[in-house]
Amino acid sequence: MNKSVIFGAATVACMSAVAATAGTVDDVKARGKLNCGVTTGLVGFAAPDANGNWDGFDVGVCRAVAAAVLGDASAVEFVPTTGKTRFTALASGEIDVLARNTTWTFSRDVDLKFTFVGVNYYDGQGFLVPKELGVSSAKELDGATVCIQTGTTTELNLADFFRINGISYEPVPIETNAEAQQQYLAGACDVYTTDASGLAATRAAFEDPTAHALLPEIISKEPLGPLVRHGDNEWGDIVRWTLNALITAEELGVTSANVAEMASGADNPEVSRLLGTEGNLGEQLGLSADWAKNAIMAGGNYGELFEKNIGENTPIGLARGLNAQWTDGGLIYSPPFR
Ligand SMILES: N[C@@H](CCC(=O)N[C@@H](CS)C(=O)NCC(=O)O)C(=O)O
Repeated sequence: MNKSVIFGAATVACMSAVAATAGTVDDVKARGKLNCGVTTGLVGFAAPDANGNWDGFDVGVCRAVAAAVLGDASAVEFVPTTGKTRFTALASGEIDVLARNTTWTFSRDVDLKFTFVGVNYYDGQGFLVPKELGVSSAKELDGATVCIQTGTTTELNLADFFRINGISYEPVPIETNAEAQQQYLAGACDVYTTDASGLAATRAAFEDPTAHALLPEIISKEPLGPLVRHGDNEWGDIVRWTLNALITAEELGVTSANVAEMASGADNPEVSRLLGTEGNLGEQLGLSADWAKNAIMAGGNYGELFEKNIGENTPIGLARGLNAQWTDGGLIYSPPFR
């Protein structure tokens, strides 16, 4: 190959790397759409409905960001990613943000160079077993075959747990949750292990969820949250403060039902700053004054998104637990809007 062709190819590669690290908000505005990376399908968190419309708790983050930036919660291109493909999709610029049950870890920040803008679900890794297996603790799983998703934090946690307890297992590697569900139900593995929230969502989709049990052990910390590329702080701020707006809205009692009324005059000055009727927080982000109001209207505040998609009155049935507001003894805590 001649030298100028090689040089040309290298320049293009460099330029696209640069394009992927700055100016994301301008790209999103010019495109008129947010490219949001989600799972390939996990009901309650992110899945297309019968009409192909994506819905779920993580989808709610995508829609809130689109509403904050573009004033339109439907201006989102949902890009399904697997545990393996998600980081390449973000690094290459194929997606603007990844909102897909991804655990904030040292190596994903420092080595892969991604910025986690916050946590939208505090989770931990669990085990799902058929009740007929007759197992009541993960420590009884010596010699078990375990379905495990490749490219996830769950692989190392699993190895650590079995090593610490001096027991062995045989991994059955799988790529997607749909594949895990199919293999597990077909008996190709005795156990399915992943984030406990993912197990609850998966079990809810079974024909007979009552025939399966979550074992009591939670073997890791899995703080899940949206992430962006390092190097574009302006974009990181937009996604971070959109998530914080949903969290603060719940704390201050701003809901999708009352946000319009609150925006026309609130007693609490922080509510007025949040909703853009006082101060210029939107302008500081490079967005319109009503950016947070639009984000809240998109799918509701943090608590509304939780209850509607994964809460105790849904088939997934998750309690708020660690994901309660700090004012209710949980870990969900937004820095102040001032
Ligand atoms: N939180 C872990 C695991 C995330 C993960 O991939 N979970 C699976 C099982 S719930 C999933 O979301 N699958 C959806 C899919 O296959 O698209 C990580 O960040 O590595």
